Amino acid sequence: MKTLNRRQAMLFGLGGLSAVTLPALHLNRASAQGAHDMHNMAPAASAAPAGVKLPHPALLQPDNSGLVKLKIAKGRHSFQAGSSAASAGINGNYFGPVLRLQNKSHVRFAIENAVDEVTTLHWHGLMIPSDMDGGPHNVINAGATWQPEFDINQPASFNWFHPHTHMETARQAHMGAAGMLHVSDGGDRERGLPDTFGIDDLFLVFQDRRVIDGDNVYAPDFMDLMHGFRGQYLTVNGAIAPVATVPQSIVRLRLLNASNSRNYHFHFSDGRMMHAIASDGGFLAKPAAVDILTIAPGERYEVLVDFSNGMAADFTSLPDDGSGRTPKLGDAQSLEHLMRFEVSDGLKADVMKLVSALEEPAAADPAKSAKTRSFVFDENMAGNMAMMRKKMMGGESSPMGQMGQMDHSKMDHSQMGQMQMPQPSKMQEMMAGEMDHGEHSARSADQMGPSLTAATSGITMSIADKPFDMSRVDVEAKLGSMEIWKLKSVEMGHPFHIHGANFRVLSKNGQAAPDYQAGWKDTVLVDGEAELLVHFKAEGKRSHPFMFHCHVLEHEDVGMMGQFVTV
Ligand SMILES: [Cu+2]
Repeated sequence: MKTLNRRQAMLFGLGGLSAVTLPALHLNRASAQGAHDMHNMAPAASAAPAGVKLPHPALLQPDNSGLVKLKIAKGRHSFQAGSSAASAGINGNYFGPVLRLQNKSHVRFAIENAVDEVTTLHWHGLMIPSDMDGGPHNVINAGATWQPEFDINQPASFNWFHPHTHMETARQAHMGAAGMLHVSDGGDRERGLPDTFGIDDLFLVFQDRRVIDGDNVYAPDFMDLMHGFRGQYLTVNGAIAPVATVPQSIVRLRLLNASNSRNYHFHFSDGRMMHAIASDGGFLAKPAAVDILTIAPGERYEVLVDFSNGMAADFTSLPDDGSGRTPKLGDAQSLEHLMRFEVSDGLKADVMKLVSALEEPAAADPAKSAKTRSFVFDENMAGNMAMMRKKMMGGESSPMGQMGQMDHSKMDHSQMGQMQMPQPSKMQEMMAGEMDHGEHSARSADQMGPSLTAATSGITMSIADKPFDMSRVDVEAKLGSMEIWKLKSVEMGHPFHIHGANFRVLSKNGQAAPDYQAGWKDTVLVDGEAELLVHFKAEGKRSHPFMFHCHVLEHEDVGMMGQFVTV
């Protein structure tokens, strides 16, 4: 019997097991080009970008009657000169506006679904009742308009909104049907913080993409569903390697990781510090200086950066191995370029001094915990690999089994009956439950196996012992109470997110969390063990349970999600 050659293995979605991963946008063009030549992969975009101006989303506020109109639609977007890719957006072609809502206000929405499929819109970070939360129970049918309304009653914070459709979240969010959300209390001037929208207060959304041309933008294969979908193009506000012009002063960056699974490890290539002032749930007690800031999918940070010396700076990420661990600074050549900041003395310099203190976050006393619960991020690695192996061995009606919409024209049909499972050592390691973190890296489109969906793949993962079930409530918690949640990840880092609740990170692997994670949060990367103090702030109704889940969107879609209600 013939074994699969490498190309065929790739078509079966197993190419990533042995493929050398493509370095993302390296600062050093020669090194990226060298990798291309060596491994015959799609070239990464130029690492010495000409530098388009940073696109900045528009500001959207409720009208005089408190109404916000949003339209979710498909479009096309150009990520760099000459590119045109299928996309989705809110009130536009890709991504959406920055929606600013005032604390203590009542807001009403008219959200039109102009895409030809079911979707939802979840308010990630808002503490609102579960029947307004936009989770998988809040279906918006094609052509329909959803009209939620709620009170804003929470600390000033930087949040976002995105689809949360049952088994379709990853694709819909990746296409760009999302936007940023700012809960404002109007107090930033008094706090001494930069607050001039788009000038010294920049909203930045980071998404990685595999395809920036054509329609086949999101087509995950088996490996993508297992590790999370990653692309080699790193975009900021929908542009590759843009350039922002900032005043010669302190500048505030609001950082949102809207990628499906990539973690970023933000770092200024000249070593200048970021001063974290807020995370998901609002301000920290005081700024936390950090030179490598790790941010997981769904997570947000606000940082202050000092540009008063007038020097331009490159904003980069250290490479992400998927483990969830913050890498150490090593070879500068490995820094992945995200964007550049240039300083102009033509812009009004407003804030010249770093604040020394902000607000003490609301108290978190673990002694007040009513209950302790434990959850394990279970990738069901052995089960999923065995399932895929069975399909490949021809247990189904065809060698393809139900592996999805594979392009049969790419294959020699005479070989199809003779296929045999490849047995590279990597495969055996994975079957044994081990995972090489290097395999989490981005792959390019020509490395892809047959595309799958969460529903057709047969892959299942879980966080609440069993894969997600919309009709099962996993947790009942007392509204207003606090509980200690012990989370554990085994194979890779998983970003935990909970709706309608905030938490404090009590410990990570027995150590205190870094200073920049000292405030209230709703999303945190779990690498090993984490202990959280969860505060159930919003009402979780039985008709529309709240979600808690992994924010690797592929994992969420294949079942790494549970439901809770409040009692
Ligand atoms: Cu996960």
